[in-house]
Amino acid sequence: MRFIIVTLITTLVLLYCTSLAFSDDFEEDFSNAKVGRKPGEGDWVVYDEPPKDLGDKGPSAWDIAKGLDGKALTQSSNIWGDATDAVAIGSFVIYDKAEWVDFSLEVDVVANDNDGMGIVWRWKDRLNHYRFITMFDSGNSPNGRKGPYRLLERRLGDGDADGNGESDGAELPFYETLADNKEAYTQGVPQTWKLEAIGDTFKFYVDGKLTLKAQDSTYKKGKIGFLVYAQSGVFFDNLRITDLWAVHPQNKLAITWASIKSVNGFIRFHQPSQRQNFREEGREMNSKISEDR
Ligand SMILES: [Ca+2]
Ligand SMILES: [Ca+2]
Ligand SMILES: [Ca+2]
Repeated sequence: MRFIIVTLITTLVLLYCTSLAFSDDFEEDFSNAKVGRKPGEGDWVVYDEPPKDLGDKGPSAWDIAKGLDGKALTQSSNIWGDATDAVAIGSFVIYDKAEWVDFSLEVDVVANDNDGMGIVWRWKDRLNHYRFITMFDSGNSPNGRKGPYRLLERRLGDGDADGNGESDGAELPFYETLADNKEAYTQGVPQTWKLEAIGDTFKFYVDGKLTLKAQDSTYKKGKIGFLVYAQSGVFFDNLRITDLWAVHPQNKLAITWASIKSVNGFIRFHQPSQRQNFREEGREMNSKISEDR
């Protein structure tokens, strides 16, 4: 009986350590990153919207190529949706190796095309996440909101997630707008974006200036990534994520609980090495790959 209890506790502690290891500070300069089309094929995984929701069906062309600051994450296909031209959607690339709760994310970005691009966070899947999207083109989307704009939004669904022809989710425009303005970007001019996600509050900065603020409590944690809509020439680089989950008062109870659970020293011994292993694994798993609407 004692063995069973010890085994159970050890298992729980290991599970706890593993989950902790997937939230941490993170830096990516894309010098050694790999993009895959399926989970397990790369650090970054591509998710195109399904053909029924696309006007230009692509596929997307996410890649690592020389761009902003040495090698960068880029997308060069003009993939866009939705087919009715009512909302700007297209393709995502998601960092597949970690999840974050509260964090600050900074990234440098430059676009040679004039269409939609942005970031996603607290990503559970294609139909459950938040996004920032910005559009310069004043002609897009023809039957929906036209640029220039910056938006913070929450995904609601896509009308027919299982593709059986019957509506089983949110109708167009598929996203709820949480905050918006009429600013965008200039083609060929790099910007630095910063997103702070703390609890239910999101603040978005462009070149150090607060531009959008929104609140929503639907999604608590998830992956991060980038998105495009008809944006055939974008580069993302110098991604920096600071994990803020542990430093905010609302999380102190959880931290206290964690330290109570670590009384036998097991967590204290294993947690740093698990994190170290995670970082080293990440480096080893990286391998080099090549390069208007
Ligand atoms: Ca780089
Ligand atoms: Ca375009
Ligand atoms: Ca355009």
